[in-house]
Amino acid sequence: MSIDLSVDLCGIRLEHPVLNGSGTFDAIAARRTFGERLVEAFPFSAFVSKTLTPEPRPGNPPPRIFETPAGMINSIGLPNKGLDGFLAADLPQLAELPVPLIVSVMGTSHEQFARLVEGVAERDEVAALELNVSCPNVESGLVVGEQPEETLGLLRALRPLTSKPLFVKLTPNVADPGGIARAAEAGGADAVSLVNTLKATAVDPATQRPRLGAGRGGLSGPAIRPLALEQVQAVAQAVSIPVIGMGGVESGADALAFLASGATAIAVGTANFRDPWAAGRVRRELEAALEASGSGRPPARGDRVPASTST
Ligand code: RRO
Repeated sequence: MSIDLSVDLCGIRLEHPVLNGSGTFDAIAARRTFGERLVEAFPFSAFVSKTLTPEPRPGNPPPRIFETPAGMINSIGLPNKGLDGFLAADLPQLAELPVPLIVSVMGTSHEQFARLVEGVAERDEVAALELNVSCPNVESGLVVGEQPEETLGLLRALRPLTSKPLFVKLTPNVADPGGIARAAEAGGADAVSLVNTLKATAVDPATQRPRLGAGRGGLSGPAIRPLALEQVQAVAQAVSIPVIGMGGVESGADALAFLASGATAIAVGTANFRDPWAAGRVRRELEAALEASGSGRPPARGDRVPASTST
């Protein structure tokens, strides 16, 4: 049986549903390491850039990563070249990748986000933008993605600035992710992606000091997969726009669980750190699993596992 893995994500045709999580795969460094092999066997059907801020940032002091049982805590702290540096140095290289490009952006005010959206969206190389809302709004002091009113206000400010698809990357650090997703949809978002990392920390017993330079960070990897799956189910029930599911995807079976939970596409994140080709294996395993099930296609949104209505 031939398996058709292609998906339509907000009008962007993807060969298969496996993306990367923002900030988990440095495609420019990988091209230097693997050369043309990376382009010929690119593991993702669309590439999501690491998050871009208006001005350059050095990132957090080391250590920036600490491995935990079945997971990893990161506090990378958004190192990036800033908007002008990204457009001049990174965008031309990312545009050479053989898949659509999604650029992740983060600001601390509507004005900063607007500058990023306008600067990035006007470039033909960019297929869509992802708004990383896991950051405080300096005007209100509230984390944008933790409050529906903040999320709605941001989308209302940004939606008129571009006709390109706007994805909203949701934080799992809320009681009701469905409520935030509904606010994003009401403000005109084209898709939501989830989950970002869970707030976490680790302490070194020898020094009794934090293991991370910044003191705390975000947990990812298989440790958070069941939580991510539950939130994807809840969000897929709450909104009609596409959901991009992620959180500890390491195998085709994991990918299928997210698709069966209402995700249109999935992303591989932490697994890329151990094996930069992991997403290719996930896609092949997904294909084999669908072939074995006799279904021939990934599950459609209507076939999804219903989210529980009680706790
Ligand atoms: O750069 C980071 O430390 C970071 C970001 Br912007 C994010 O959205 N999620 C994360 O786990 N780390």
